[in-house]
Amino acid sequence: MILGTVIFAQSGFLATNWGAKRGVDTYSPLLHNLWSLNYYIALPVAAIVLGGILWCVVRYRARPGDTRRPRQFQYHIPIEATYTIIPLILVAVIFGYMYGIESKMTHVSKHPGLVIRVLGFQWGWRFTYPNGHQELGSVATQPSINDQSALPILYLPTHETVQLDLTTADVIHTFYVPELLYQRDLIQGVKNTVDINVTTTGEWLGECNTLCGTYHTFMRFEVKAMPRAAFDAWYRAQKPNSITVAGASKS
Ligand SMILES: [Cu+2]
Repeated sequence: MILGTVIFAQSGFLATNWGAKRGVDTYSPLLHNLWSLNYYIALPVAAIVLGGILWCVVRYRARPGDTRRPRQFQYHIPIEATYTIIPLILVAVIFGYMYGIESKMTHVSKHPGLVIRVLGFQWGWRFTYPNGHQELGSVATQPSINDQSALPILYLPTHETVQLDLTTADVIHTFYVPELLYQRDLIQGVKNTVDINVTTTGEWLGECNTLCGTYHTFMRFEVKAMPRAAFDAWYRAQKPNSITVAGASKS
């Protein structure tokens, strides 16, 4: 037990948010709490269950000279009621907590600071900004699966509510950025809109997280979160209705 704790601590397991990534947006602390809550509940439950099993195995093990079958116990109603009711309460607590967070995350603002249309297609992404400028990249723009130099880039300002209107041109895709700690499906006929507010500048990889056909693995993109001023400078430099194709010169 102690050795296991040491190994986990050494591997940075605890330092990295119980094995999860540190998120980069305003939802991240909520998800961090939910993720941690699961551990705070699961670890004592595991200790009690495993401890109980080990105690029984050691305490009631067969000893040399035992000749008779030990007394058999079953249908102990108080114990059975306890181990039924307590897990139900724990699950209800997690469910209630999760429902609260999910409600916050699915809420969309009527007045977002920026709306970006995100189109997923077999097999690539197109990000369209309010002035019609598009960032486009697909399997056709990527030299190889090991080459990340030609991915479409989703430029974002930090500390701003950015609404992503997710649509698919064909089959179901999933907008997934591990650093956002959640994902959202692009489903035909469904309005898939999310508000994100990134609080950290940085560059992260995103990908489609639903097996969507032959070149699914090439459905990757990059997120570039910049301070407002830097984003505005980039945005002003993009001509209305222009298209930047990943890995190619501007057209
Ligand atoms: Cu896909």
